[in-house]
Amino acid sequence: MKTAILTDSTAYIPPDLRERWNIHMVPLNVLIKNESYREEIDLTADDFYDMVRGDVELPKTSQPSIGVITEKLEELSRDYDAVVAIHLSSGISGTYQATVTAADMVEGLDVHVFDSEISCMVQGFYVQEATEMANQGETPEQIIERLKHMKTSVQAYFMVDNLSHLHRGGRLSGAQAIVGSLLQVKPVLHFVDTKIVPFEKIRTSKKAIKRVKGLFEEVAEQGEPMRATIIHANRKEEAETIMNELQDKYPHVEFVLSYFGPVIGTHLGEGALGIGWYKK
Ligand code: MYR
Repeated sequence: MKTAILTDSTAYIPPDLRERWNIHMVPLNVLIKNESYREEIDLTADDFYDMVRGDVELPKTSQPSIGVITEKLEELSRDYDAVVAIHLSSGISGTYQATVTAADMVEGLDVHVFDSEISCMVQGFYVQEATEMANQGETPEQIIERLKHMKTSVQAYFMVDNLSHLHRGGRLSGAQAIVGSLLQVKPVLHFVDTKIVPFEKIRTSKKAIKRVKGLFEEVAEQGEPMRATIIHANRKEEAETIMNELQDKYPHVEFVLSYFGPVIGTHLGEGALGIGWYKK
């Protein structure tokens, strides 16, 4: 059985890595002043932040159409028997559901769709594990079992510099208590049951980052083998400094630096920073 691994652009797996690991990808879209871009294809993260900085009108995002996903699955059906598709959380995007619908339209391909209940490089960790297993000839069922097991240790916490992007984009749940004071707080956020909710209300950006690091350190101190990612929205130097500091302190953790690209950046805004991890 030959299994392809499919994901979407919000895993932000760089193109050279996608090519090397043979990972297939469907892009989400970002609409800036009536112009639509497929992220990771037509628009890079760096260009995106430069283009929208200072704009009053926020960009908009959209999931890949069912047509685009069906086309991708049809293309894969020529070379593969099965597909494991790993998507960003179903609580923040319709991408997962669109692949479930598209899978029904393609004949002769065994499609397993996995809701990562997260996004970005943390979703990328699922993709990486799935790819290693597919390359070793493991079945889609075995891959899905492994991904479900991973979910028990996957965690991610992040902060945004300006909460109004998430609020205006309608992707912030359970925040009634803080919307009145939106501009004063830098809450630490996380995912609960597929949705983004505030984890803790914090006043300054510096303290929020410290708290996110602390949450990671609580787990890293247990000493088990882990993978972790520091993800930033155009805050590379600071993210790198955090990563190097944590890497020195926790050599048993495999770190990767990553970024919030155009689609996720639309909802988090420039300056967001997060840490995600799982136990290997
Ligand atoms: C769509 O239009 O379908 C895409 C909507 C994407 C919403 C993104 C919300 C922020 C996600 C933050 C992920 C942080 C992971 C560590």
